[in-house]
Amino acid sequence: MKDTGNPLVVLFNPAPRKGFQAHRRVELPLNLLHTATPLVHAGYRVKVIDQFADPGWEPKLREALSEKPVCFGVSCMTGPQIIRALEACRNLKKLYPDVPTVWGGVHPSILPEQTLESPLVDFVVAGEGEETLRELAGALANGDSPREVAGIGYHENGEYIYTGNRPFVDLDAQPPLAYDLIDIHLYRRKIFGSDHVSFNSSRGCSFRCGFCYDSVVHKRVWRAMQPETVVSRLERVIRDHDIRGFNFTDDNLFIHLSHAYKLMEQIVRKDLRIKIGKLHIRIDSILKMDDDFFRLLARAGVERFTIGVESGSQRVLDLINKNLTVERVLEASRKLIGTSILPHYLFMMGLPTETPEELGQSIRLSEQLLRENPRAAKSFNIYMPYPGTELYRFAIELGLEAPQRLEDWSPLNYRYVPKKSPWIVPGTKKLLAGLDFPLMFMGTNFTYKKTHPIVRGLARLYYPLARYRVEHLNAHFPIETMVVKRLGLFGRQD
Ligand code: B12
Repeated sequence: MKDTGNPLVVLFNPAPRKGFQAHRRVELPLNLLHTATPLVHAGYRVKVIDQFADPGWEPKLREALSEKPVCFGVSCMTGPQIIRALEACRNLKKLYPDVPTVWGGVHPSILPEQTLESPLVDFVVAGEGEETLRELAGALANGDSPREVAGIGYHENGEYIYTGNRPFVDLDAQPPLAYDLIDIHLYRRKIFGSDHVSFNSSRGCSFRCGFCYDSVVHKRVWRAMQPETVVSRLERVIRDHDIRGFNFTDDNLFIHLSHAYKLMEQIVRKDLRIKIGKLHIRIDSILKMDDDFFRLLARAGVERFTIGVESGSQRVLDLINKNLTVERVLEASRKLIGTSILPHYLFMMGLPTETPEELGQSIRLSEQLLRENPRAAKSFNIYMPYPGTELYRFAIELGLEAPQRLEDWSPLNYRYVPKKSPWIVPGTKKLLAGLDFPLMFMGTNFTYKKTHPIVRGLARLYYPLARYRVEHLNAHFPIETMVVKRLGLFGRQD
């Protein structure tokens, strides 16, 4: 029986990948959970449909839309998600032409006006969605003007209206997440022997890395839940779902080391016995920690740090404003060797003006890090100029044609080099095409380790060629990359 009492809001998470890849390596849709929870508390019925994680999303969406919602909310990053977000809105409009679509998330927050130029987008929520969507849904349900709702963009009589910025939400004042809106089992991932789900305890970062969305979306303002609140939220997940593993999605939990220290102390004091399978940290924060801090992190359950190194070339590090030296990377890495924490070093390749030699320096640095600490892992992703960032503006100077329509942003994908990419030096581009795939096989984290035995066998056979290519920066006739791309196993996935 349908409960038609309270107004309905349907929220949709579009998949960034398609086909069988869509449902791999999924993460909790914290974007929608954080946005949906205040709506639930305000008395709305909310349905969250996750195309990314849920193979059964289609019938669930049909069922959710068997009744007319107040609005249809969509979350979106820059990239292939846009195509599927538009597709979902097109289908919604066929069913209910007058139900407004509301776009939120990083991409519409950065480009609200351009996003609204699509006829399939009625409202854009810029920035945090918690209070904005609740107020907007209220205005829509009551037939009030949305003018008073701060933080939204829309068209009125053909004119673009932006209602002005809204202060950041008080994270401690938010109700605990309404996990019952999703099937949490879809998101459990076993790492370090425990089921893990994503968790977010702070937002923003005060650094100025030229590639990062932070300064435009979070205005370099760091906000965090108090340690007590974090602990009580974690306790709930443990109690209600028997999950004791958490991957933190915080941009930078370590802006104030004292905050991170207190949080870890609380976790230990409350005897949560959790594992933290992923926690992002900068090199400089590692260098500021003493042995006591590392011991505390280990006791609190921290298993792995993800660490943005980005490049092995000092010129490139300076260019991207990383505020880091190669020597300090090595110093921090050596410091971690004596601890139980696994480092996962993240690199970018194809950064604007990066030469083949400089990419070679990154590869050499990654190999040195892995040689010195065999428990470490590394990943290389292809740099993409994301809108609103300093490096995006530089890429424009180098000849990037700014995408003019919402859908033109969809080819931006960190495993795919667009044909027209004037920010990438031609020699480097050739290396990217030939080395992106073999690089995945270097180090302990190589992606196919946990896959089917046949895939593992093929990977083992391929390994010597991958090694040769990486060692000699050899990207000649990358037949293997062409094959895996043709088979849709790697590369462009829109
Ligand atoms: C987890 C994560 C993912 C997950 C997906 C999570 C999911 N379920 O959808 C995975 C691993 C799949 C992923 C993939 C990618 N990601 Co990612 N990801 C993140 C990460 C680390 C955390 C997201 C999160 O949980 N945030 C916490 C929540 C609470 O914040 P939020 O998502 O911003 O949501 C708030 C608002 O945006 C808004 N909101 C969001 N959605 C909606 C919807 C509505 C209707 C409304 C009203 C409001 C609203 O309200 C929310 C609450 O305040 C962020 C960085 C970060 N710390 O945010 C990067 C980030 C979002 N990713 C990014 C990128 C670039 C990608 C990739 C495109 C490429 C890459 N290199 O990883 C790929 C996708 C492409 C592909 N082919 O796979 C960029 C986005 C930049 C941009 N311009 O869009 C970010 C910001 C990282 C960065 N520093 O550059 N990602």
